[in-house]
Amino acid sequence: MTTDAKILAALRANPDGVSGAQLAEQLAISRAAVWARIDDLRKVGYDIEAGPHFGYKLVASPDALHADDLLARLGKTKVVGRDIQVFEETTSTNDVVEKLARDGVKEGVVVFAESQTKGRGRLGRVWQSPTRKGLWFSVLLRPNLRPQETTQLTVISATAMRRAIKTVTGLSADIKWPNDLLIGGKKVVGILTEMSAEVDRVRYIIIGIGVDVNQGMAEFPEELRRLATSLKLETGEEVCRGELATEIMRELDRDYARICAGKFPEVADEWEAACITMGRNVTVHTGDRKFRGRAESLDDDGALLVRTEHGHLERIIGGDVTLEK
Ligand code: BT5
Repeated sequence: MTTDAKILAALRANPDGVSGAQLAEQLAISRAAVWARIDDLRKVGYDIEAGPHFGYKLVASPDALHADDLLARLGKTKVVGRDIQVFEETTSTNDVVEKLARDGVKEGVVVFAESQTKGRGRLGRVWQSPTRKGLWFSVLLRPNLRPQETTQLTVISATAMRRAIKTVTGLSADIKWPNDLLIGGKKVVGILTEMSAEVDRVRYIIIGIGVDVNQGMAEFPEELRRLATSLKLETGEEVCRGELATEIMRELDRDYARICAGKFPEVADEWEAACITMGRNVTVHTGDRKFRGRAESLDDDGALLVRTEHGHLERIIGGDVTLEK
């Protein structure tokens, strides 16, 4: 953890204040150095009060994401969030993480951007990423999985996101296979899993996640207003993005540990219980194929099993699945 992260962690752990002397001792730096760090944190928007009786007290945090603050809030995790980077603007956070992956960076790094100029969905679709209104981020993982097992990662992302949203906002989101979270039938989270693999071994996986957090209706383009929603629109209140981001990383770390320990079936049960696709009549588009059927279950690798109109069981690992009314 950086010095700033340690200071923010100490301030959060002591809401009534912590003295400069205590901070200096904990961090093994001088009181003047503590003061200089506090001054810099104030410059990036942290409202930190100072007084002779209580020392330093954190009164308010800025809405902007701050890597040190996210590290401080998160504390220790096994893998996800070991390193956190925040960019003001990028093309796509998946591209940034891909560069890191090719440079051999260890798994667990999470890259956030306050806005993306080329945010993307699957199949080259555009992902709207307005500045500071949502969480636009990507996670690098190097799981010991075969390429055909990687749908597991989309599945754990959905379960982790769902729990994090529940904890922070109280809202219950539904999962739509394979990569959407919906509230009241409207999309609030999209997940884009990309990988680099050899024939029988995954080199790395990038999980890109977009969460609509604080948009008002006017901040969605016209064509999305019927299809998408934000957590703020659903709760009627601004949601603290830093808190949500932290909870998401914690839950992702937990579910990643579960699949690394061979417990995917456990996560799959949780996923199936929250999935509105199961048991429904669906239309499946994969490549240039289109067919109708009934979504029956997930298989051991996280693929969707669809019973077609003709009675065959089809195993779906990509494409689009539309729910029929
Ligand atoms: C997805 O694709 O849902 C995956 C979205 C992943 C976005 C994250 S953000 C961080 C990381 N960096 C990236 O560049 N991407 C990832 P798909 O299932 O193809 O859905 C795309 C469709 O969702 C679009 O065609 C729109 O209809 C709709 N859409 C676009 N922006 C949206 C938004 N902000 N909220 C809800 N729906 C949106």
